[in-house]
Amino acid sequence: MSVRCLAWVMVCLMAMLAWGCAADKVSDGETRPGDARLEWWREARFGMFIHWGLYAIPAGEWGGRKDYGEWIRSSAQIPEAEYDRFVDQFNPTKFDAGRIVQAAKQAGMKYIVITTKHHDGFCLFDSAHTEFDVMSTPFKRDIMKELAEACRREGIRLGWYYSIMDWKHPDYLPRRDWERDRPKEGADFDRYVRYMKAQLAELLTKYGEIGVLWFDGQWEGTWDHARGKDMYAYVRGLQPRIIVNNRVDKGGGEFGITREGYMGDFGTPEQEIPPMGLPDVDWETCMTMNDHWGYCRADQNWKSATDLIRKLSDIASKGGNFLLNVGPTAEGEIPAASLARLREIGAWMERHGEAIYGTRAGPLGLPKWGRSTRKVVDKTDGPPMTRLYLHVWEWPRNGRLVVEGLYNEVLGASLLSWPDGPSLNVSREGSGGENLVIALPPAAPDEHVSVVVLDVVGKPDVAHAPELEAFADIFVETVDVKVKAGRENVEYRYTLDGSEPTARSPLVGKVVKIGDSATMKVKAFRGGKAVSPTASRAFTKVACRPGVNIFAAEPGLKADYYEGDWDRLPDFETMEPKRTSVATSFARQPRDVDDKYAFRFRGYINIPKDGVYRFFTNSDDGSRLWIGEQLVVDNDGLHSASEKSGVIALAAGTHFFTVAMFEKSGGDELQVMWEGPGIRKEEVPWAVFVRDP
Ligand code: FHN
Repeated sequence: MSVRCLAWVMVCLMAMLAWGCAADKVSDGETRPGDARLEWWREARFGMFIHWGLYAIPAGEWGGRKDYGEWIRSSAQIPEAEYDRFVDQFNPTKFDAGRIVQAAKQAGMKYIVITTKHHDGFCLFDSAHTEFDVMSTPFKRDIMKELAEACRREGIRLGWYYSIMDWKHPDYLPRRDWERDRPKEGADFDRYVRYMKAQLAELLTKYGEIGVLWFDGQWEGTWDHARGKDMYAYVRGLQPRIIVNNRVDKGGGEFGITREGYMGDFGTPEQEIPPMGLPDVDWETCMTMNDHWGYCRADQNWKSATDLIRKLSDIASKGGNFLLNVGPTAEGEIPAASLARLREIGAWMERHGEAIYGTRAGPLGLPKWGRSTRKVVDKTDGPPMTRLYLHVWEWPRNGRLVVEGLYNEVLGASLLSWPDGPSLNVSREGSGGENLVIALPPAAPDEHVSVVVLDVVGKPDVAHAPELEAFADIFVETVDVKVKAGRENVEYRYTLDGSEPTARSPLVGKVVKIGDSATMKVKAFRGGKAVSPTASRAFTKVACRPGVNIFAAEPGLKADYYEGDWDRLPDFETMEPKRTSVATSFARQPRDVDDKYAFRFRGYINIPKDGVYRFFTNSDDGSRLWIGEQLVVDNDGLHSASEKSGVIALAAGTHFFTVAMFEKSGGDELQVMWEGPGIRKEEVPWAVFVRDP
C-alpha cells in the first residue's frame, strides 16, 4: 500500500474514531444480574401473545353457554372423542402468517409468543410424536413453520408457548376429575415428560433461533421443582441463548414473580400489573384485550386503545414487559376489534416508542399525572445525563406539570411528539425548590398518553423517603437498623424519640443499634436542608415466649388428613380427621384424592437459641402456622403458590407447633421455612420437630 493510501486510511480511521466518540451513548444505564441473553427482551418491552387452536372452532359456545375460551374442553366437560371431532374441522383457510406478523410489527411489538400446544394437547406444528396435530387436519400445513419464516422476514423475534398440562396425552396425570372415559391405569408421567422433551426438541431444532420458551400449566401436583430444574437445563441445552419463563418451575409467587431458588428468567404476572413495580426483577405482564385468551365470539368486552396504551406505559414505568394477547378465529384471522386496537397502539408507538423501548423503570413512583421511564445518555462533553420520559395521562388544565421531589439540574424539556418544537419552560417551587414546574401548551398533543422529555444532569436525585432495613419490628436484646443507600451527596439523620429529625440530629452511620423500644425517624439532608420526606418505623423490645416441658417425644409430626371443599382453612378443632399419620416431610402426604383436601401437622419444635424467629409458609392454596395458640403466619385463602411470613420471639427449648394447609384445585405446594439467630432462611429441618408418642 502506498504511503499516500496509508495516510488516507489513517485519516479515515481517525475520523471514524472521532465520530464514534462524538456520538452520545444512550442506554438504560443499568448493569443487571442475569446475562446478556435478556438484553434484546429488555429492550423490546412489548410483544404479541397468540392463543390459537381447536378451541377457536366452537369459539366459546357449547351447551347453550357462550362464555368459554381455550379451556372449553375442560370447562364444558367435553369427552375426548367429541372434542377430537374438531380435528377434522380445523381448516383456517384465511391464515396468513405474514399478515399476522405485520400486524404485530405495525403495533410496535418486537416479539411474538404463540401456543404451539395448549392444555388440550393439540399441536399447531408438525410433530412426529403425535397424530393430534395440525397435519391430521384438512389444513395439513405446519403453522409454526410459516410463522417462523414470516418472523425472520420481518425481523420479529419468535417465542413458543408450551403447556406442561396436557388433557390428551394418555401418560399425563392427573386426569380431569369429571373424566370417566380415560382411565389412568398404565399412565406413566415420566414417559409423558419424555414426550414433552421429544416435542421440545422438534420445536427447538426445526424452526431456527427461538427467542423465548413460555411454559404454562405447571401448577398441578405431578410437576415439581426437580422436573422444572431439569426441563430448564434441557431447553437451554437445545438453544443456549433462549429465554425461559418461570412457569417451567414451581416458584411463581405473588404477581407471578420467581421466588428464590426456582428456575426461570422472568416473572409472569397475568392479567395484572404489580402495583408498585418490582425493582431489579425481570417480569412480563401477559393480558387479554377482552376477557378471553382463546377466541370467544360472544366476548365483546374489549379494553379501549387508551386503556391498553396506558397499561403499556404503566408496565414500562415499572420496568416490565407487556405481552398483549390476540385470539385468532377458526378461519385464521385476528378479530377485527383486536386489529383496530393494534393499529391505534401502533400509531402511538410510532410517535412515542422512544419512551418505551430500551427504557428502565422511572424514578418518580406513581405521580397523579401519569408515569415515567428513563434512559441514561453518556455525554461525551460532560457528566452523564438522564433522559426522563414523563408519560402524561391527565393533561393539566392549568398548563403546569408539577414534578415533585426532583433535585437534579435540568438541561431541557420538550414534547416527544414535537421534537423540533420549542423547548418547554421549567421553573422550581417548594421550600427547597424540590418541585419542578413544566409549562405545557393548553392542549394535550396525544389523546391517549402525551410524553414530555426532561433531560437532567446525572442520576435521578429524587426525594424518596429513606428505606429502613432491620430483621423485624420486634427484638429481644438489641436490633440493628440500616438505611438503604441510594442517593448521592446526602446525609441521613435520625431521632429515636419520634420527633422530626433536623440538620443537627445524629448521623446514621453504617448501622444504628437500638436497645429499647423506640420509634426511629430518618430524613435526608444536603447542605443543612431537608431533601426527603421522613421515614418512620417503630421497634418494640419483647420477652421470649417460654418453652413447654414434654416428657416423651418421638421424631416427626402428627399429620391429620381431612377431605372437604373450602375456600379458606376450616377450624380443625371442630372436625374429626379422616385419618392421622406420622409425617417426616411437608411434601407429598398419602391422600385419597387429588383435590379438595387438607392437612394439619401438629407437634413441637425445638428452638436452639433465644431470639426473634421469622417463619415462612409457601403454599397453594392456603396455609397458617402457629406457635402454641399464637398465629405467626397467615397465608390463608385461595391462591397459587405464594409465600407469607411472620415473626415471634422464642426462648430456647420446646414449643407447641402447628401448620395447616388446604388444597382446592391445581397445585398443592407446602413449604415451611425459618430464619433466626445464626440461621439463614432455609426449610425448617425435620430434626427439630418432635411429637407426642
Ligand atoms: O390456563 C392458562 C390460560 O389458558 C392461558 O394460557 C394463560 C395465559 O398466560 N395461562 C394459563 C392461566 O394462568
